[in-house]
Amino acid sequence: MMKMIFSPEAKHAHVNNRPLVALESTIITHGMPYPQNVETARRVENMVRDTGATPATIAVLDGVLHVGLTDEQLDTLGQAKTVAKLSRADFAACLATGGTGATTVAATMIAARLAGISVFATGGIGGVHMGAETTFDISADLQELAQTPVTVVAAGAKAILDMPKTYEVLETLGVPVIAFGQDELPAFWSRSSGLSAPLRMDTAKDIAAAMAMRAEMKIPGGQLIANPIPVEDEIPADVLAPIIAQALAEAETQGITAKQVTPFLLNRIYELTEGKSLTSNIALVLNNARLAAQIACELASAT
Ligand code: PSU
Ligand code: MN
Repeated sequence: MMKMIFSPEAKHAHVNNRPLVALESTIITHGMPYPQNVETARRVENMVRDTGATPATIAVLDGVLHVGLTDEQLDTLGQAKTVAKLSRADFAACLATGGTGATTVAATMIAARLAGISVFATGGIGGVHMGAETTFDISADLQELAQTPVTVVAAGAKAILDMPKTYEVLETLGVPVIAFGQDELPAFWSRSSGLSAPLRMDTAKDIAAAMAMRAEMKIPGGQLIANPIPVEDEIPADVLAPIIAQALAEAETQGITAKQVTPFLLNRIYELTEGKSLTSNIALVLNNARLAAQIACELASAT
């Protein structure tokens, strides 16, 4: 039997049909260093609360699926060194064998669906990696968006990815990619990617309505909301380009593959930007949490 435990506040919101926002935990365990990871997770949760919704950070602890973490659980997870990074492929195995793991975008979407949560905020989704034409490294996040009915608010695909290929795959899979408030797709640490967005929306209300319409039409899958980082926090794409190129080259020489690729690149970019990438990363996650909470509130008031 699957064991799923709601935190007291998530339970309260769930029972009373109040808006909930799911949050992932891989960004805590594999995406940011301690203690900034735990501090950020708490600030993100507070942003959701301040916007009128309830946060539910998702993780697997000793074989139990947690929907919402206590302060203590969050701190333990943030300091843990050997937590698994769970995606669709290994999520059930971890639960079945009593393991502990942090959920990626794909696994958090699955958990959100199980918990009846339809909006989820993160930093950036996984996607098609550079060189995927030979490595076949394409994140399971993309397939998940095609199958699981959760609206994911991100700052676009991470700029370490092959962005044009990532958006081509999303189009093939029939995933709506909606830029928030601009015509161009954002590129995680930067507001512009040079790619025009397939769809644009300017209000949380429209995003909620599009989601409800998909459900009514019985179209499976979610939506990707590409929310640009605030102007004051961005790192211009041309400043980052050589740094990303260096990190990618190092990953290749050091033979980094599979699940290690994303954490390795994020950490090298953090070092090479002397922490600036982390400051931007934190700002964009907070910005995404606010929009996700607004969408969750719109969905709740429409039903
Ligand atoms: N966003 C961030 N930092 C991260 C991630 C997202 O700002 O660390 C994580 C997410 O959990 C995402 C994962 O699902 O990276 C993608 O990993 P992969 O490319 O191995 O699928
Ligand atoms: Mn991968």
